[in-house]
Amino acid sequence: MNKNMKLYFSKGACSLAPRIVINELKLPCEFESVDLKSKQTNSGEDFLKINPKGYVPVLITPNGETLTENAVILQYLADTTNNHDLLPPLKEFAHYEVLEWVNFITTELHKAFGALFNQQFPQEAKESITIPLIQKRFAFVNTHIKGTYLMGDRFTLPDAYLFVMLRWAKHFKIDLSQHTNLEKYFNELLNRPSIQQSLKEEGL
Ligand SMILES: N[C@@H](CCC(=O)N[C@@H](CS)C(=O)NCC(=O)O)C(=O)O
Repeated sequence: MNKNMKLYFSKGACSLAPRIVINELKLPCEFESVDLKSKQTNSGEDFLKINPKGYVPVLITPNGETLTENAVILQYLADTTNNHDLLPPLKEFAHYEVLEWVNFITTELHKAFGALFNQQFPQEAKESITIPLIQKRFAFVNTHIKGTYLMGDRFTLPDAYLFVMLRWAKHFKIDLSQHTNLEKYFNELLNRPSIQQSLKEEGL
């Protein structure tokens, strides 16, 4: 490890999840915002040269490598710091359960929200297809939260990611009132210092 790492982010976007984990781990990190429309970074760099896929998050590791994809960046952060609270060790089955949640969030929830952010996607389809699908996914999570956090007493990687999905649900005024465990869970997460710090850093 040579330098501080760097996270390219956009305010309130999914890049908030790795920021929460970085703050959870108290890692030194530089943050630079990206204008996702113009694909310019705050310092005027062409973001497409940093990530040709054109999206955040992008993590530049202390060795200068470039890593994309939330699900993998989250694992990288826990693995390289040997943090077994966020991600239990390989030999424990809970390791795979944590990754199962991360994968579920990235493919079944995050991807579904993509349609709501897409202004070209018809409003009627958002209401009749996308929102009911998101509700179905949240209903599943609601009945599978094991404790204060998804996995029980311990805050793990998917909690950071799910927090972002729940924030988006509020933003799009998706009614979560029937998912009482989720409401309680979200309020608990709002009190977590790493989450408070991350929201403050992004001016949210
Ligand atoms: N597969 C990527 C998707 C990341 C993603 O959807 N990022 C959004 C913000 S939440 C973005 O930067 N969108 C801009 C674009 O795709 O042009 C991941 O899971 O990290």
